[in-house]
Amino acid sequence: QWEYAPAPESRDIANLKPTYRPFIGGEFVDGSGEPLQTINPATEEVLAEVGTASVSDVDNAVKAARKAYDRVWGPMPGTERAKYIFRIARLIQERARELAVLETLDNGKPIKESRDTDIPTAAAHFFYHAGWADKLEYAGLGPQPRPLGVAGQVIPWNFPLLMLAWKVAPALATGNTVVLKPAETTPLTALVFAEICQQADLPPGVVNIVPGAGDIGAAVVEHPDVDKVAFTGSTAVGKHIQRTLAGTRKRLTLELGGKAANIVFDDAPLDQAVEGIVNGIFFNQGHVCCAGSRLLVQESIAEELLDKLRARISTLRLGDPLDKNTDIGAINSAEQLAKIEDLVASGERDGAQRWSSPCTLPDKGFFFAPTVFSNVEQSMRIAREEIFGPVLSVLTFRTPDEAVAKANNTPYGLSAGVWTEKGSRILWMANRLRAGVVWANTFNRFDPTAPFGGYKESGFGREGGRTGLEAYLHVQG
Ligand code: TXE
Repeated sequence: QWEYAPAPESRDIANLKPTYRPFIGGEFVDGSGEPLQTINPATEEVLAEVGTASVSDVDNAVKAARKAYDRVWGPMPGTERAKYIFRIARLIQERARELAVLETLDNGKPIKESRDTDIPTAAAHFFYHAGWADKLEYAGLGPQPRPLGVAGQVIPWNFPLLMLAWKVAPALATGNTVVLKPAETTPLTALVFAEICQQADLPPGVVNIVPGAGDIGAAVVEHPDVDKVAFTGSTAVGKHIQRTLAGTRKRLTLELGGKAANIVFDDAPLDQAVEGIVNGIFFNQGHVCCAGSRLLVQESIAEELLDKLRARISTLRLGDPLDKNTDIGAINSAEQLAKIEDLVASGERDGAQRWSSPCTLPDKGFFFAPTVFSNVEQSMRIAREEIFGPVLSVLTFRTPDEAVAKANNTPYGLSAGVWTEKGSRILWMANRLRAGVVWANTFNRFDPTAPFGGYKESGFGREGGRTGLEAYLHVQG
């Protein structure tokens, strides 16, 4: 990894770009939507002005994607498609520093996270899927799986480039073309990605990026010539999209919210568990759909674990996201901060015991101190609703059965963590937890080879791994 020391010009990166505009048919165009301003959440200053797409621009983007699919990308042999996808992966690596700084400025996440996780994992997704492009007969969908056509993709703001990679890489590898709408608060790295598509000589129209708000997401999803919709975001919007698409021919995958349990048994390696709990809920300020936001701890060790946890959390450094020593960066938007504050207030009203790290919050920017609630009851909102912030709710259990019952007592089912020295218990738990991924003695591990997705209201469909290809392919016998 390269070492990053903030240079004064880093903060100007965002303003140097003439290309913060919709990318349609291989060109940056003047969208006819109202321009939007993206804010640096750590300073509340305007970072960049971005041209947005209108509904008619979305129509042009879908037309460009259809033309590219019919004439170039669909018929292209997988070996050729692979070359473009490998090229994209390498260009992400070459521009990693610029992308990491921009992601941190636009999102508020610590530079060490964008540097070590977001950007390298995004590149890894393109490398992995490039390898699939000419091997689709091994995808388990028959001898000649066929692409679906035009994929309409809508992504959130918590991992802007990485969520793009999760969606675009499998779509391209399988021979589909793309119209993608980035989140309104974090559109910048998606537009640098558009530049990368140009640099890689990707045929025009294979990837189209349409910045805008939810109405533009809806225009992408509802466009009659879109064959497949992939959405990551809130459960409310996901349900709305599912209702809207009912009765259409479109294939749909949804990756929605979560309220994951991180379950610690009395035989767990406690210091290691503390690191996993901290990573589970404070990584990316807790803006993670699979965040370990409920800690379920066996009663006999609860006090000891909580003492260790509070001591460790007190050492976390909160502040300037561009400082490579920062552990906790800024909350992405004023709206998200207000949502966190509202849920935390409800926890206090409901009688849970609040402890917050004694760190000093910067004068400007959207920040929230890492917070732990103990004495939490399952009925409280802080135990049921996704807070999507640096807030941990602690519950206790006595037996493995009780741990399973409490962990599964949620409308969600994206992930879970189990901490124990007993291998047999890990398997026993994994068989009973209704979660798309179960981590054992670790948390928040992401790898392009592993399928990721939810049970219940966390959505359906998988991204990553061989299984992830299924979302973009037809079986043809
Ligand atoms: O999500 P939205 P928001 C959760 C999290 C957070 C809450 C609200 O709890 O606090 O959702 O976040 C686009 N048709 N998650 O408001 O609105 C929108 O423009 C099509 C969890 O940011 O769902 C953006 O690009 N698209 C989650 C994307 O949907 C629409 C990640 C997500 O925005 C649309 C994000 C519509 N009708 C939030 N309305 C996770 N699981 O990772 C909005 N959008």
